[in-house]
Amino acid sequence: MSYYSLTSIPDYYGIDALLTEEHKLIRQSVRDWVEGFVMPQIDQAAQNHTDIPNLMKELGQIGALGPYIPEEYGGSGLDQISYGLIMQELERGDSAVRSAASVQSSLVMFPINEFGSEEQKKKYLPQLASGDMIGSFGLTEPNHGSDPSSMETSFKDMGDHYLLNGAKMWITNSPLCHIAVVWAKNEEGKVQGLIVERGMEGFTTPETHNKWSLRASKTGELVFNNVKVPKENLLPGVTGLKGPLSCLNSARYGISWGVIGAAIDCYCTAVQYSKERNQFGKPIGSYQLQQKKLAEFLTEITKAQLLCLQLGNLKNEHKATPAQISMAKRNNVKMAIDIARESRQILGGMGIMGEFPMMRHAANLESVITYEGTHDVHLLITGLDITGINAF
Ligand code: TGC
Ligand code: FAD
Repeated sequence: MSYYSLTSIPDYYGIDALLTEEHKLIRQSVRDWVEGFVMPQIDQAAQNHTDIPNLMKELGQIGALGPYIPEEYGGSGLDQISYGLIMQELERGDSAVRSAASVQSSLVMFPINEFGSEEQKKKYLPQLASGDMIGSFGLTEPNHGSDPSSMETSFKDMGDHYLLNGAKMWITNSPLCHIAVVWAKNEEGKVQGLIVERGMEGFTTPETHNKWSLRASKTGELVFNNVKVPKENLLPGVTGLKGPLSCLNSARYGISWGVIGAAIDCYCTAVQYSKERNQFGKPIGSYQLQQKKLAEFLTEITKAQLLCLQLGNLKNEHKATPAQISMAKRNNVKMAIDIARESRQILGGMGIMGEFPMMRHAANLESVITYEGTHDVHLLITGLDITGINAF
C-alpha cells in the first residue's frame, strides 16, 4: 500500500473534468490493482532482481495488454487516453510493470495488428491480450542502438522458409518470451519484421544480469543462429524502418504518460513525509527550501499531464506526429527523473531505503531515459523538425 493517501494524487488544473467517466473508471481499476498487487511486492522484487510472478496474466486480466487493440482480437478497443492513463497507473507502481505492458501492447501486439496477416492476428493477438503468451521486440543490436538502420541481423529466402542470423541486445522480457517480433534485413537490405517462436532451432534468449535499473524486469538477448523461420511468420504489411519506428511511436507515447505515474509516486511521498518529519522543532515542509522543491514538482507534473492529454487527443484523431511524441517522451522522462532525484533528498537518509520508492524510481528512470530513443536522440528529432536539417 502507498505511504500517502490516494486522494492526494494531484489534479491541480482540474484535468479530470476533461476525462470521460469511462477514463476515470479504467484509471481507478488499474490504480486499485497496483495498490493490491504491485505495491506489496515491488520493493522485494527489485531488491532481489527478480520479475513479479504471474505479472503478465494479471495484466491481461485487468485489460492492460493491448487496450486499444480491437475486441475481435482480444483487446478492449479503448482510446489512446485510456491507454495513457493505464500506463500512468502502472508506472506509479514501477517502470518494470509499465514496461511489461508497453512492450506487449505497443511493440508486439501493435505491429501484428497493423502489419500482420489475418492468420497472424488470430493466432497471436488473443493469447497476447490475455497474457498467456509473452512477446518481446528485437530492434537494438550490440553494435547498433540509436542507429537501427545499420542493423546486421538478416534473413535469406531459402524457398520454403527464411534463414535468420544475427543478435539483438537489451531486449525486455527476452528470457520469458514465447514469441519475438524481430526486425531484420532481407536480401535487398530492406528491414522487415518476423515472428520468431521459442523452440525454433538456433533461437536462444540469454539473460542480462547485474542491472542496477529496472531490476523487477527481465532483460536479455535474442540470438539467431541459422534459425528456420516459416514464411507465414513474415509480417506482410510493412517494409522499411518505418515498421519498427511506428511501433516506437506508440510505445513512446505510453512512456510519456507512464513516467507521470513515477513522478506522482515520488511527489506524494515527499509531500507526506515533509509534513510528518520535524527538524529544528518544525515540520521540514514548513521551510521555504523544501516548499520550493514541492512547488516545482507540482508545476512540472501539471505541465506533463497537460502535454499528454493534448497528445492523446491528437493521437485519437490520428494527427500526432512522431516529433510531437518525441517532445513528450523527452520532456516527461526528464521531468520524472529530476523529481525522483530531488524528492529523495527531501527524505534525507530515509530516501535511500526500500520502504520509500524514490531510489527505485530514479534507478528505473535511467533506463527509461535511454530506451525508446535516448534523451539526446529525441532532442535531435525536435531539432530536425524545427530546422529541416538532420543533425544525427
Ligand atoms: P530516417 O531516414 O529518418 O527514417 C527511415 C524511415 O522511417 C520513417 N520514420 C518513421 N516512421 C514512423 N515513425 C517514426 N517515428 C519515424 N521516424 C522515421 C522515415 O519517414 C523513413 O521512411 P521511408 O519510407 O522514407 O523509408 O531514419 P534514420 O536512420 O535517420 O534514424 C532516425 C532515428 C535516429 C530518429 C531513429 O532511428 C530512432 O528513433 N533511433 C532511436 C532508436 C530507438 O528508439 N530504439 C528503441 C528500441 S526499442 C526499445 O527501446 C524498447 S524499450 C521497451 C520497454 O521496456 O519499455
Ligand atoms: P548508443 O546508441 O550507443 O548511444 C550512446 C550515447 O550516444 C547516447 O547518449 C546517445 O544519445 C548518444 N548518441 C548516439 N547517436 C548520437 C548522435 N548522432 N548525436 C549525438 N549523440 C548520439 N531495445 C529493443 O530493441 N527492444 C527492447 O525491448 C529494449 N529494451 C530495453 C530495456 C532496457 C532496460 C534498456 C536499457 C534498453 C532497452 N532497449 C531495447 C535498447 C534501447 O533502445 C537502447 O539502449 C537505446 O536505443 C540506445 O542505444 P545504445 O544503448 O546502443 O546507445
